[in-house]
Amino acid sequence: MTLEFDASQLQAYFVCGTQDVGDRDLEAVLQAALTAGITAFQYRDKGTSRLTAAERLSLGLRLRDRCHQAGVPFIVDDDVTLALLLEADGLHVGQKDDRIVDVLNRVNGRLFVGLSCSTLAEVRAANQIAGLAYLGSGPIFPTSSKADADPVVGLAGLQQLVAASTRPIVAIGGITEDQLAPIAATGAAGSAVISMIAQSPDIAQTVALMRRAAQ
Ligand code: TZP
Ligand code: MG
Repeated sequence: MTLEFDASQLQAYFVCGTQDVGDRDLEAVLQAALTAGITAFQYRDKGTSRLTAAERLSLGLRLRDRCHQAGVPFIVDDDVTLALLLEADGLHVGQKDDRIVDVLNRVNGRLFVGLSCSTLAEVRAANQIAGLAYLGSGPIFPTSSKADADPVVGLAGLQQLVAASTRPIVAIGGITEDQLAPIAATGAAGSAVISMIAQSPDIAQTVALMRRAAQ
């Protein structure tokens, strides 16, 4: 199954890997988030994760199947080979990952592709690239979930990126519940979060707030 990209999938976008859930079980956290109504899931296995390639593949298959049972797109971070093996719906890449044009050539239309852009120059360059589905911009606020995060963009910066982009933008980085409305006011299509969902005491309420703010 391959879900086509739609900008409404950016409304409540959950990013997570085993490194982000502490003592919780990633599959259980994802299932709670799916039941609560997340609109996209990105599998991002990074940093302190100690999974082997084989473990990443078998866990990825289970995560993908849960997303597909819920009709939610399954997106893989960075790893083109893993995304193709898992028959993911989407792939998300950063500026430092394999060059975006090479990525698009390898993917060859089998998955939709999102690109991280945190500066006006990156957004303008992305506007010139055919075949990108969406942009991810951030960190909007300071975050401890990404070791090599770019400088903070802020709400005013996000608004400039949204205005310059020909593609829908999902905001990411340090987003808390009280910032969902100001992010929506910039024209961003939605918010992508790790800790707000992975560490939420009430995932159903957190996801409902995300969806409501983005609609
Ligand atoms: N890219 C930019 S900031 C970030 C990523 C993956 C981390 C977002 O995590 P959190 O916990 O929502 O700040
Ligand atoms: Mg990356």
